[in-house]
Amino acid sequence: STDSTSLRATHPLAIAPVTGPPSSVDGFVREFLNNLNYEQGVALSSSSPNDRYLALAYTVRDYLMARWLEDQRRQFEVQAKGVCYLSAEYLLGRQLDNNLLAARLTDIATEAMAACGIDIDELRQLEVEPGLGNGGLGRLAACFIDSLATMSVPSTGYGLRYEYGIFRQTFVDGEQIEQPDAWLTLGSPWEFPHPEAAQTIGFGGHTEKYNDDDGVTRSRWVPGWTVQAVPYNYMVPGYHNGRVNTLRLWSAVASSAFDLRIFNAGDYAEAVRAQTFAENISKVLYPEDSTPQGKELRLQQQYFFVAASIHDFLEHSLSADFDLTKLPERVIFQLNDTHPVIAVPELMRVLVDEKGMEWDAAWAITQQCFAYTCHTLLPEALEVWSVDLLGRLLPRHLEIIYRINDEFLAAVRERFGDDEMRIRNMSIIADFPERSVRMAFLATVAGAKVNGVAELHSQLLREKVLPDFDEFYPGKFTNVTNGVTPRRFVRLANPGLASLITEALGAGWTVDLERLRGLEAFAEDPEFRAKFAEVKAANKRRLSEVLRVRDGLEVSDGHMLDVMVKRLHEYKRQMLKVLHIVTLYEGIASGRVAASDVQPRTFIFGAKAAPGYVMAKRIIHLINAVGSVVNADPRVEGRLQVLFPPNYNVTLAERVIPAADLSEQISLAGKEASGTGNMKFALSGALTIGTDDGANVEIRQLVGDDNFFLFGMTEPEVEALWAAGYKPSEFYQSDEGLRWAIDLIASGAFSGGDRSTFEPVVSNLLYDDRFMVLADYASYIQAQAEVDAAYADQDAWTRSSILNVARSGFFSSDRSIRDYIDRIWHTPPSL
Ligand code: B1N
Repeated sequence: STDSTSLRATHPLAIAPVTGPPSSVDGFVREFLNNLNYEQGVALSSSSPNDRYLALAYTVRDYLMARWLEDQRRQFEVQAKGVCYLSAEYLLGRQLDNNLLAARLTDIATEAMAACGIDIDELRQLEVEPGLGNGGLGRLAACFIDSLATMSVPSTGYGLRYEYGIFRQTFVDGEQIEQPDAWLTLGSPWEFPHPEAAQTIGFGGHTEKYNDDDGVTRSRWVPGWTVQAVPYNYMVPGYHNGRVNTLRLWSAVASSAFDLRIFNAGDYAEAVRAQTFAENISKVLYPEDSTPQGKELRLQQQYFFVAASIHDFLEHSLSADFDLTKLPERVIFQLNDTHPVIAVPELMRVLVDEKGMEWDAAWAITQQCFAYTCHTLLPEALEVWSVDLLGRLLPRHLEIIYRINDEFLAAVRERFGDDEMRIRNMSIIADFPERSVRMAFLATVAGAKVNGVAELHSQLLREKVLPDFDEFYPGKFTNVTNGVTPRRFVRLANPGLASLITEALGAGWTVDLERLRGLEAFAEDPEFRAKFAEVKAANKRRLSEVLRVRDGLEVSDGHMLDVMVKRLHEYKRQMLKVLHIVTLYEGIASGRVAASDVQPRTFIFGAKAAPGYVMAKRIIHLINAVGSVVNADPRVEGRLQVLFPPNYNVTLAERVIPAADLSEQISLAGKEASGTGNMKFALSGALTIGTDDGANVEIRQLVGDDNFFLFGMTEPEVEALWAAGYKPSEFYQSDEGLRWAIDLIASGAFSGGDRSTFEPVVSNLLYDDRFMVLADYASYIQAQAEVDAAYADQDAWTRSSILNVARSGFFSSDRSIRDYIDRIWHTPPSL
């Protein structure tokens, strides 16, 4: 019976039956109309497209709800070891299609909408993607939670619910203009706020010593102000396995006690100001990718979400009588880069100050509860916080960090003697240029494991960035090569290819991507090659349509699509791509090269620049300027085209990548930690032109040299050239093709004759060139000529393309998660 007396929390029927609503078109229509009427408060006849989108989303949610509630209940009941993934970013992309797919509802929903006279595709387009991340790091977190759910790993993603995600990019006269990303304004059907589960987070104030009941002197923190952290839960459905995990994002709300105090003192305006001040914390995502900003608000964000997450886990995931000394048997907090590392002193503070544990016991526990993933090698990207700022905002945490450091350095001394140079190099506290906390060092000391994100990166991390730590902690360092979810990036983004694969290999590859190996044999089958080529052609047509509607851009027919999409950063070397385009253009325009000798190509860029990164913005301007000139010049018409759709995001990636022929992965060797776009392209059958960097190395090893265009210096060669004293102008002097290209830019040919517009870009290349664009230019141009020659043989190209897909199964994020489980988490197999 379901009368009210039986609906107590403990009663099994307090949760809807796990079967959920009926999986039929009729049932779906009924549920949808219910949601339209009762949630949106409109009749179908008077509903807006947004009403219909929201009602559809609610309906999909309803189908997942019973499983979600059941999984939450079971996760608590079983008390198995689980993963708390701590990440300041989750670049989720649109949710509707993903959730339809996971719940096997795509066909039913499509038919149900049709029965209501609605084109489901139109509703799809209305979803504003949650852009709560900058680039690869945030997208990786999103892929990982998808894999965790699909592999039924007990886990929760924790992060920040930014009111404004990554800015919307527009171009005005070719220059980037940023617009706020108001992703929440039309409703957010995928989230569930839980104000009753809010956490109070302290900031500022002071610390004090006191004697406890046993007369022991202890420390405590008396915060100066507090903020409420309100969790919003998101469903993370596994693919076809009925599992629904949780992503829990925190939003800042003013603490009412704090406000009322001021309010009662009569200062209404001050009370309101204080409220907005508190709510600033989760207001906006910092738009820097790779180079973090040492801003106070960012540290506030970091502590805010991490403290809320730890408290949330301790309060809600552990049974009431849990023995905290057993914490490592119940949880591993995975630190996604250094952004959440303040969690380390926070857990120490909770255990020692709040739970009364002895320091040594607490430290032993803490060291088993954290693991740290590093995502960079760039020295400027290694996060540090000034002691001054940290001490002001989190005085108790600073004391704890000092003690961790003192004990750590004492252990180093014991082991290596009074080697002051080494001590200084290993200290968590740096003294220059200002006294500051090196968050990567803190994470390394506290973490049970430290991993890089590709083989080469992990090796360089051990040998170049943290060699002393590797020596001090044998076995602590490991590698987990990144991966991407095949659900979103193959099944959803590339349905044509997905069908073809299923036709060839049967179902099952979506959760066992190594099965793609089976396609190797099909690469030799002309009929399969023809079908595969037709899928690529169809994907190009689909992209053309999207770019026409979205941006008014016309993609030329029959061109090779040469694609470089990623954040704009000098180390990624969009400038090298520009020099290639200008070289081709200059060659044809000057008549030295016959247009007919060049493969018709469309170059597609997608890239956002951090708003304060002046050089990156200049490069965006230059790409657009080159595009305007090239696209308007009849001499290269039908041969060269440059397209730069603004606001590259996950949604656009899902259209661009499946259409690509050539994937540009051209960072300076030793600079790109991994890359994940490179994997998405290979899995879509694009051939890579790339350096020996990041995961490119592993892609090339797997797909084979014949199916990959390698160029450029290796990392040791880069080091050697630096050491010898790199002079970019020497390359300019000695390579006439390079000279012509740079001179053309410098001449004002792309800036209406104005030589000053791109002068800073040109002189940076000639006199600085930190990322050695000029040194790799010749090799790149040579490799591009090989690309041209290879593309001329379409059938051979298609064969290579199939082999790229067949041999890239390793790059599934399911495999990454398996590696994390085996090498780091040691969580038991699913429940
Ligand atoms: O993380 C990706 C890698 O594939 C990329 O190679 C790497 O560049 C990227 C501060 C970062 N590293 N560091 C960041 C992002 C935001 C921020 O505020 C740093 N992103 C990466 C996934 O492993």
